[in-house]
Amino acid sequence: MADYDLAIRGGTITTASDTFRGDMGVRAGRIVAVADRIEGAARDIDASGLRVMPGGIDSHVHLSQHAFGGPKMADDFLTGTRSAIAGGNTTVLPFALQPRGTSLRASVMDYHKEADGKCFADYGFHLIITDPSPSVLGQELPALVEDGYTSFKVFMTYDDLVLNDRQLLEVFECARGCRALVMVHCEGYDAIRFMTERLERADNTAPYYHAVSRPQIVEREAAHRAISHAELLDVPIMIVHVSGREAMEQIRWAQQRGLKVYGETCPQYIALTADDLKGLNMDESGSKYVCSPPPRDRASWDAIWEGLTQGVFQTFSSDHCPFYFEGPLGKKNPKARTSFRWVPNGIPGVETRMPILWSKGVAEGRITANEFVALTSTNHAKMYGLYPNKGSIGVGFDADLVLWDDNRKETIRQELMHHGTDYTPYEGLAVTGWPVMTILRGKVVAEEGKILGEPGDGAFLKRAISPYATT
Ligand code: DUC
Ligand code: ZN
Ligand code: ZN
Repeated sequence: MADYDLAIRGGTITTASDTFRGDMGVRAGRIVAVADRIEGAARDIDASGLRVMPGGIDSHVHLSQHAFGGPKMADDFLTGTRSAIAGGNTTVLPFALQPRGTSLRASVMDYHKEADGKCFADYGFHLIITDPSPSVLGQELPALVEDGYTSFKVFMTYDDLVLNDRQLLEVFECARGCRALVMVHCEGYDAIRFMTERLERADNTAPYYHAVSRPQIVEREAAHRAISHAELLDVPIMIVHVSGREAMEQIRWAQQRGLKVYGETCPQYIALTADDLKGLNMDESGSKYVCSPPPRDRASWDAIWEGLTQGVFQTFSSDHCPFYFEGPLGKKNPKARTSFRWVPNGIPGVETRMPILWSKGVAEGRITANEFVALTSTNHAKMYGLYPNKGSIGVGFDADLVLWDDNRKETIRQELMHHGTDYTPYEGLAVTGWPVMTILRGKVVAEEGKILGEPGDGAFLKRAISPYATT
């Protein structure tokens, strides 16, 4: 009998801290040996000329969700996780959203029903809290944290999601008690409503005005407020999808004061700008880029790189939130054409996250390959209670791997994508660096754009308490 189920041989193994040539032996889905040379496997994969990295962990994706004023998302768990593995990811963390007035536990069960047996990648759930009633705060959340749902998300905007300051404080206090990590969507509700109504009165309703209605100032104000509330209660928070200098500097300021404030940014903030929302002659093609916070400008790209290279941001996630462009549910449906406020709010990106960061980061010399691994995998595992099963390469880790071609040049195109939606906002973007093979717990699930895994390969992950969530 063979010693190993699988050997991956001759690759450049790259973790968040080390880079070395070597072989890896896999048994029962786990890495059981890393050595100069490994013999005696049932299957050998030749990784020479390729880099072997921990599979991507995308800790911010939306699948099968109704939210953000739009129809149901264009990706369910099947198509969304299919797209994830094609892009080099092995774990995703989507959200279970509590519609107001309902039980959080029941919502979690609904999302489980949607996901069971459909996933190509491993997955867990963050809990979106829209209704922090006494029973949610007192009973449901502590029990759900015990059951492995160890992170929450709260919103400071959107009619059907927004929490007021008192509610934010109540959730923060609950999180402190049960040691959950709170992700905060920082944009100020009243300022956005005011700006939106003013723009509409002036007939400025094209997609571009989405960006005008929620400038960096509203993101900065909300970030500062969230940080202040977190400081008041001495609770760690993660500020998600940071778009530019203003919010980045708030997080850096908090970190310099010794507060446990963490940051996440996304590909749209280093690869898109508000000008993309102008489309052709202000027509509705700009709606392809409508997401929140909106993409800013090239100076903001520089600020995001400053945050990435200085350690202000721990995670680089996609915020994959796909809607169709065409059709009755699409971004240019008749109602959406009457005002930017009705354009389904979000863009796809789980499949393109890693190539975009590699290309603009490593290939263009801004970050190292080790920093790339930290930003796309290791830090997500540590932040969200998946380490040390996930997020690195070593004896005992799950054999979740991506074989990567550093030098492969591709042009991102919709026809290469495996998501459910009908466009990619990165159409035509030339990148260097591409996933060649994705391996989930020792099984080759994607190779050269071909899906070899099956729905149901992905398992639900009960997550531990985040070490970042403790005060
Ligand atoms: N927030 C997200 O996290 N994703 C999509 C839209 C939004 O507002
Ligand atoms: Zn958000
Ligand atoms: Zn999101």
